[in-house]
Formats: sequence, C-alpha cells, structure tokens
Amino acid sequence: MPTCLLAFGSNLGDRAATLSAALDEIAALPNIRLIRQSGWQRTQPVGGPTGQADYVNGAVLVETTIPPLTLLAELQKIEDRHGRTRVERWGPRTLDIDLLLYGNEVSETEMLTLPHPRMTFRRFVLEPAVEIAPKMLHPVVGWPLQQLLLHLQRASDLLAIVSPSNAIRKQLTDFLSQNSAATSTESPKFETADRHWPPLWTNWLRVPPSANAANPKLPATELPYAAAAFPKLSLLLDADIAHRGADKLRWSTLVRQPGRGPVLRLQSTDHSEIEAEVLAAINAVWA
Ligand code: A4P
Ligand code: MG
Repeated sequence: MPTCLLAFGSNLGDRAATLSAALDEIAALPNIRLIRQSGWQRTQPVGGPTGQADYVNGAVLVETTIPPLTLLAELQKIEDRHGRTRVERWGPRTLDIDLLLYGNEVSETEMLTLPHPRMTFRRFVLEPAVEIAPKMLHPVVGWPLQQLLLHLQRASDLLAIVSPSNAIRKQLTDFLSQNSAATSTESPKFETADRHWPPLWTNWLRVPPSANAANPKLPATELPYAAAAFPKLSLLLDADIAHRGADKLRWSTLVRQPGRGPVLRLQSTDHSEIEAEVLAAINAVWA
C-alpha cells in the first residue's frame, strides 16, 4: 500500500483546532490509515500579500489505496468544509492540505504535481515532515527528507540561476540584487559543479542568512562532501527554450540529471511571475 506524506497549513480562524479536525476527517475516510502526525508548528508566512497572520503547519503520514487524484479531491472537500476560499495565490486560508509525496510517484498534470514542486526548499514543510518520516526518499532529488532539511540548514549560501538565456539570467540577477540581499559571486569549484551548473548557463548569487534566521551558522557536517558545496537552491528557468534548436536538447538532458539537490523549475515566461516565485523561494530558504 503506498505511503503518502501530507502537508497541513492554516493561517485563519482557530488554526490548530482546524488542523486537528481535518486530521480526524482524513482518518475517517475509507481505505486510508493514519501512521504518524507531527506536532503543529507556528511559522512565518512565505509569499502572498503582506500583513498575513502566522501559519500553523504540520505533516501527516498515511497509508492508502485511494488513487492520487481521488485523494486530492477528498482533501479538497475537507478544505471546503472548513471554509477554504481561493481568492489570490498564497492568500490567507483556513485550511490547506497538500499532497507532498505519494509513494515514489513522479507525475505532472494540470490538477496534480507529484512530488509537490516546492517541498524541497521550504523549512515550514521539511521540519514537520522530517519529524515523522526522516528516511522517506524524495523520488526526484533522490535524497531522504532529513538530508533535504540538513541541506537547507548547512549547505553553502549560494543560489544558482540556470538558463540558456543570458537575458533572462541577467534580468533576474539584476532584480534580485535590487530587491533582496543577494549579491553576484564567482562560480564555486567542486567536482560536479560544471556538470550540474554549466558555466555558460549559470549565474551565481550569494544570499546572506537573514538576521533572525533559525540556524545562521551551522557547520556543514553530516552532509556528503559535494552536497555541502552545492547551492542551497538551483533555479532552472525554461523561458525562451522553445525556440532554441540544439540548446533545447542539451537543456532537456540537463534538467533531468539527478543529484543536484533542491530545485525550483519555472516554465513561465512572465517575468513578474518568475520574480514573485523566486522571492518567495528565497524567503522560504533563507528567512
Ligand atoms: N496541485 C497540484 N499539485 C498539488 C499537490 N501536490 N498537492 C493543484 C495539492 N494541490 C496540488 O492549490 C492550487 C492547485 O494546486 C489545486 O487546484 C491543485 O489542483 P490550492 O490549495 O488551491 O492553493 P495553494 O495550496 O495555495 O497553491 P500552491 O500554489 O500549491 O501553494 P503553495 O506553494 O503550497 O503555498 N507559508 C507558510 N509559512 N506556511 C504555509 O503553509 N503555504 C503556502 C501555499 C504559501 N506560504 C506559506 C504556506
Ligand atoms: Mg494547497
């Protein structure tokens, strides 16, 4: 029976009571068995409009024979029963239940992306997930969840922007230099650097940990040697690739290459959408 990892979040109403009620409703569904739940943690909102209340987040591990899309529909019914409204992206919500992992399933449709595309670099997701399933493997990155969290805490403070388009890399580098604490830096030198982050396609930025960061200066112990030198996050930007004959093939090989650590891949061509996604990701990793 597949094991699934769910993320719970709420930042409106009686947050902890809503999460606990939703957990009971999931446990009462047919063909599902609750294995473990994390504690509920208070977290700062990432992305979306400013001035939102803090979230309460948690994670839940279940075993189920309910197929992924049916499970998603059941979770959305529970969200709706708790007064969930969807007004703006990343806006305040009474209840959000995301499907992080469904066994080793890797798939992408309009309704459902597995694994959840932003789970590998979010502290508010990984901390509760590691509490209940530290050894569960992320089927794309190929690392257990505890290594993803260690990476967030201890890898180098680098952000890699990877795209075949010089213009897109430059535009995003300029934007981040003006709108975040990121500064351009030299490419790091380590064994696999050029393979995962080709010099001609990569801009490197250093992002200092924010003053109130949870673990500002933990040593890189417990991470495999190469991973400690990896960037904390790699951005893979597809915009512009559709028209680039030979590059297109090289790009599709590059993005499929496993072993790079946490990745945010953005296929949008809309610059303001890319910028909002990237700022929220930086906020999730470094705040
Ligand atoms: N969808 C696709 N894949 C999945 C999946 N694996 N799990 C689709 C769940 N849903 C998935 O979701 C939008 C659409 O995503 C759904 O229609 C579904 O078909 P939604 O629940 O309406 O909205 P959402 O969850 O806000 O969307 P999104 O973009 O997935 O949000 P994120 O990126 O998950 O961010 N800060 C803190 N501190 N704590 C939080 O919990 N959550 C968010 C939501 C932002 N900031 C946060 C938190
Ligand atoms: Mg959701």
